[in-house]
Amino acid sequence: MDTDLLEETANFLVGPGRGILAADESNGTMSKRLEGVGVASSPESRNAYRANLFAMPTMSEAISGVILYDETIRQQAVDGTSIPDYLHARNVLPGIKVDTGAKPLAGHENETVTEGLDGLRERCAEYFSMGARFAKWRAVIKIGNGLPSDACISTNAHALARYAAICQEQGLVPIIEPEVLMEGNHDAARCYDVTVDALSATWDECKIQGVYLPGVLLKPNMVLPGKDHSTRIDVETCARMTVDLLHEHVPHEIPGIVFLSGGQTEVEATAHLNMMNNMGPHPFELSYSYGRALQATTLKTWADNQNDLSKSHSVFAHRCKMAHLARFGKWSEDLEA
Ligand code: 5MM
Repeated sequence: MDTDLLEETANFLVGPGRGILAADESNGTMSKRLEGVGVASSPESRNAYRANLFAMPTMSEAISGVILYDETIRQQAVDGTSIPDYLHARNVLPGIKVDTGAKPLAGHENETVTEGLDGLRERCAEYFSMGARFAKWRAVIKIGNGLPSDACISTNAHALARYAAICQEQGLVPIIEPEVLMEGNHDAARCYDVTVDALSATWDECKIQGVYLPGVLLKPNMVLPGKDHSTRIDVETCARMTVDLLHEHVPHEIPGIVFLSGGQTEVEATAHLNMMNNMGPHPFELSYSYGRALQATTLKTWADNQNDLSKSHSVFAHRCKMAHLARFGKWSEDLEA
């Protein structure tokens, strides 16, 4: 294992003012997103949208890495070069989603285990040779009546740790993403407890598998009530609960936390990150690996203005700038106007 390379990559990804763009929607998810804005989904339309996104002139001020899907890492950028080469040339590291999706967990209705360990070593080696320097694997944990089960927590933690060990052996920094979903009517305290359970099980498994923690990034949910819960919590409470949880339940050797947005609006995800960065110092960088919270408005704008790409670039530039400011705790709501 090349621990120097892993540390260098992980630290690069959470460098000052920068974070990760999650653009690794599988074809099913991307098709839903494109059809939602009136665009037919095809390899060509997915490529057109993403190549345009990666060509935004100031992207690298806020984006250190982009998570790609298998289809995208094999496609071309706006100048005809390969997407991984294009990103490297812009000082942005290509990453790759290596799980093959959340599949029904045997004997546990409504729960899933994320799969993709078969052939993972060979796929990682191929992705590294194509230029990828980090990877992502997302486990999905649902809160509900009697959920999550111990089986869901432990099978997903085991898979995350085995994935992480294989990635590191192949020179890729693993992003470990145990996502506790916002779906449901639970309160924030329940989200906190389940997130602690998921993280604790994951670190236990990482220890058994010999995962090198300074060469790992964690992609967690923030602590929030379920979408259907009767009361919301304010920005400060979410930030305080999330920061307390991370300080207590994440090994301090990890260089960075790169949050998912999980269905929060673009402004909510930015406000929460900004508040957390104002609550420092922290033992690790607090950054982003947002999908929807960086792309939602940009996708709509691109779909409506395909003859004038400067429009979607300017919307994406704004979101990137807001996320960049939130890394320093320097964002404020009036900047959104
Ligand atoms: C970008 O979406 C990612 C891939 O999702 P599917 O495998 O379901 O197509 C997803 O894993 C994403 O990286 C995380 O959920 C974070 O994205 P958000 O939108 O929650 O920040």
